[in-house]
Amino acid sequence: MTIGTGRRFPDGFLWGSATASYQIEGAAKEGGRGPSIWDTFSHTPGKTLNGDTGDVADDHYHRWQEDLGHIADLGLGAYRFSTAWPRVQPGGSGPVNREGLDFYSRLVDGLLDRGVKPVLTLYHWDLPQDLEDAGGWANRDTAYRFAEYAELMARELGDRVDTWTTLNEPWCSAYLGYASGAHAPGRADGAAALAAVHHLNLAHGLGVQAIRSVLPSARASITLNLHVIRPVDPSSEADLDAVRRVDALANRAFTGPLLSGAYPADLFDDTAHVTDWSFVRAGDEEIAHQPIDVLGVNYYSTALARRWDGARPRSEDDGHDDALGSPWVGADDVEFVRPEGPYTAMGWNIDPTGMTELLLRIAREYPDQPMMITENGAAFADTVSPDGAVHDPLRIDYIARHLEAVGQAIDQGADVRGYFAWSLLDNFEWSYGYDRRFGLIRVDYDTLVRTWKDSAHWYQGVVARNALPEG
Ligand code: GBH
Repeated sequence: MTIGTGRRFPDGFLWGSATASYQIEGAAKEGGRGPSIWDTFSHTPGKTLNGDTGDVADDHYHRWQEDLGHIADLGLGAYRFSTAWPRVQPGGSGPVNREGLDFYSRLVDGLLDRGVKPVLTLYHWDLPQDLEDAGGWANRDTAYRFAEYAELMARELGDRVDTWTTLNEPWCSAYLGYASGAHAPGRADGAAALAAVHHLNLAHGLGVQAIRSVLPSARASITLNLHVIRPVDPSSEADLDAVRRVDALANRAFTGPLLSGAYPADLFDDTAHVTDWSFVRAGDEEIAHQPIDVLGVNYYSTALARRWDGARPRSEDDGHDDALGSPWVGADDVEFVRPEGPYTAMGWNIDPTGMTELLLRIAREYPDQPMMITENGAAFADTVSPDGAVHDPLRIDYIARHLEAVGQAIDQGADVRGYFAWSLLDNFEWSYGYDRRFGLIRVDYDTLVRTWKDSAHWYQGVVARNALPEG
């Protein structure tokens, strides 16, 4: 079933795998770490599947040396991880927790000792709870606190870090955190979510400025989960307009300020009934618009949208949960429809053509912007064989097809510098807890023992050959 096109990747193509602090570290109350919004959220009954929390997770905080061994054995050229802001500044501002900084300093050194490039993300959703209590990302001040945190990390880890990524998927932080409430802090307030979008964009710009004030030659980046949204009926004006509107919310609300220096006018018009955007002050868009060395692209699946006529019931796959609210602020008349399968265990459709389409769109709109796939991968219902192996041909097939799709985009001119498989390890999959497994390496949550799945062995071969297998 695995496609083996034998495709080779460009010389110097960076092969890696990715994780995030709250999803793997555990040790939530150790080493001087302060509470984050995900501690609060996951400990609130009903917010995560089975009430799972990141208290222990993969216990990476204690097992990091073993995990470095797996990274080295896989032959990875780079490892993408995130630092937990509340480990470094327990209250989100002010005093620094030396123990937290030392943990990341040892991790970075351990990677360099093994010849692995550290690709560091400063914020992968674990906001210090004190900052949320002061308004979180809906509060402009959080962007300035983020810049201080970015600067102190740059001072500490300096030029040992290969790439400094400010934020992971601000779409999720803003819309899942503040509009649908599916993620921490679990608020449901469309105006707050749009303010969060802006303050995240501002935080990125201020963060890049702060990093470069310390390290003028730092390689800076941001990772976005840009959406590939297609119309249910491409000949319907109404459906095309629905796609335009959700494209503004999901994509251009970020690429506009970050890569072009301005929000798109239609975003303001479409959401005028929700907010007047007065939180965007003169000069903010220029701050957000810092040149970045590489754009991180996370890709998993595609979406299908149409205009909802208000009469027929919404499609079951709309994701519009009245208990939760919708992440699509101000677009209540847009309806999402389940795309054709096959699907992963997340219920997301598998469509590698979306990967090629997305990369070519970015290449067309921002021709000089190098890119890197900072996440791609899949959850499936893995089982352990009697011999202890984990045969996961569906994951191998998923990654192979998406790598082939990346290669096709490169052939057509997209400047893609690397690929990071999500994820190195099974881990805390946010509101789905430990129920959904994305790892190349299985984690037994009773013993915390790590076991390479077939996909890990397969990926090791791809990395070694810089090519997909033949046949
Ligand atoms: C990433 O987010 C995260 O960075 C990572 O931490 C996580 O573990 C991994 O992916 C796997 O989930 O109806 O538009 O809401 C994934 C972002 C956002 C992708 C929501 C799928 C669902 C369609 N996801 N999206 S939508």
